[in-house]
Amino acid sequence: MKSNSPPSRRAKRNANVPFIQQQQHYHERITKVLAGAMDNLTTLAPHLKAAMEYGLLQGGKRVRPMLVYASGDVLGHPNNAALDAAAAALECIHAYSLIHDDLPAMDNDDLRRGQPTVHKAFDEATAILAGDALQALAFELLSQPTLGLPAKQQLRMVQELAKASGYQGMCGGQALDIQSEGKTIDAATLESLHSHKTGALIRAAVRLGALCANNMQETHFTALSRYADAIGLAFQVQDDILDITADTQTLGKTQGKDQAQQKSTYPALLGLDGARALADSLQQQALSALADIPYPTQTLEAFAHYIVKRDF
Ligand code: GRG
Repeated sequence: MKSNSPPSRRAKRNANVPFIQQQQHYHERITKVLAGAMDNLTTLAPHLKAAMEYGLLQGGKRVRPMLVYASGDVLGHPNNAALDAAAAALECIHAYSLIHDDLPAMDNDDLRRGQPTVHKAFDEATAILAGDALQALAFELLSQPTLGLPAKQQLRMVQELAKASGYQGMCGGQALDIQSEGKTIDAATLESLHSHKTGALIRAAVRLGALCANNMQETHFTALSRYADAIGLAFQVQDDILDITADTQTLGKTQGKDQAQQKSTYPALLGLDGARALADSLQQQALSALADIPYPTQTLEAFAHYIVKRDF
């Protein structure tokens, strides 16, 4: 349902809600949307559906959907049906990437979100299909003709998600990551790797949220994209740090995996203190990008803080 208050007043109201409550609200919202999307699937292949639900619905911080909601809400008067579809599409792509990333041919991991990975709980063929089907579901959700978006804008959103997920985004970054295992790479290559592998989906989350806002202006879109690039890289820097400093139980995935696989990481390149300093500097870059948005941006500011200070 659309709000009738102007963007500035609406965003201000959101900004006054403590961040933790806002996060919880977004978390509950996306949980319902994702559960609804799964309920809408027929009973054609129950085993595959169970694997998709297992990979999608059980756990996860839901960072990307939350960023979709926050970005749309900050710009104001978002189309809520479109926000829900974009948030769910992002999480479907993310869940697919985790399922495939854990496969023996990739990271070969047994634990994800505190439980056995999909190929362990089910089997490899089912895990591959679950990832594939979640990827297709993402585009099915985002391309629904009933979202009430102008066709050209919706097409732009579909293309945004396709680019962020594929060769020019996450898959390309994953390929660079695999190729760089056991090698020493320079800072520019590491940044390119991470900004594609992890940053592309985070950038898409912020941009898709903005594209759902009524009267979104391109200057605000550009500023939000700069914000997204900074937090996207910060997210991965913090992920690299946590791989060293956190424990398996807290992370819900195997700790120390990067080192074991001789991955190129920021702590390996800069040391732990250098990586922490980089995360802080990226947070500052994100905040300065938000200065170009003429609405209250506290929720996005708090997100930037959360991303570099999170402990799992
Ligand atoms: C087409 C075979 C094929 C693969 C697709 C697997 C893949 C390409 C890309 C994987 C990219 C990947 C796993 C990036 C890591 C990003 C990352 C930091 C994931 C963890 O995200 P969180 O912390 O996880 O948001 P939760 O569990 O909280 O959702």
